[in-house]
Amino acid sequence: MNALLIVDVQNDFCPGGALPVPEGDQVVPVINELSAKFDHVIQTQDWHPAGHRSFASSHDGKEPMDEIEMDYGMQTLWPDHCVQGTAGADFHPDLTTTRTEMVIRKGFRPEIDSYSAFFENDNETPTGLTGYLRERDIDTLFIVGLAADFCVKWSALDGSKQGFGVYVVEDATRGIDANGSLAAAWDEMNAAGVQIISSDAAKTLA
Ligand code: VGL
Ligand code: ZN
Repeated sequence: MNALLIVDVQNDFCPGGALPVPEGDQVVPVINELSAKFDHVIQTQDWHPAGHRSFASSHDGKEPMDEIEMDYGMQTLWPDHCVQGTAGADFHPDLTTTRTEMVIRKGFRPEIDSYSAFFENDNETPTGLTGYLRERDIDTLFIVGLAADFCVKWSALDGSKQGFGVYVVEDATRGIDANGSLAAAWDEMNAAGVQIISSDAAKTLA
């Protein structure tokens, strides 16, 4: 059984937000058309407490996009974004969310970031999504949303590792593209067996 997984389509990742993905808002109409076709729709929501360790503002002398060593490995530092309860953390106002059956919130532990819908950035703390999907007999995910080179990529790679069939819908995602991260992300997803398809193709498979 298939599900559409809508990753982090939140105000802060759209133009005018705190961590804007170029053209991030342009995925919204494409995703709305797709979500009407899928029997099951799941969303993720980046959901950080104020003062989160992934924020550059939590580290003296650091700027957004700097990298630091955390207990679990290298971590890119970000502008403050998607703070719990703020308008920036809300879903884009034009995103259709009525058919969403489940929202996975991630990044709520103060000391650890979480890109993937499946695991936090330590690669071992689960969000619970694997169990939810298995229990509901969902074996194939169509992933859309923001950002292609961070949360979409890690969700796709982890989904594939967990044994799910994974498609990423190319025209329903956009990337941050920090230091070539977008081209690298497409290569990594391809190499992991993630299928990259168009939204027209995804509609026929839904
Ligand atoms: C994301 C950076 C920080 C994403 C979330 O949704 O791709 N990127 N937090
Ligand atoms: Zn975040």
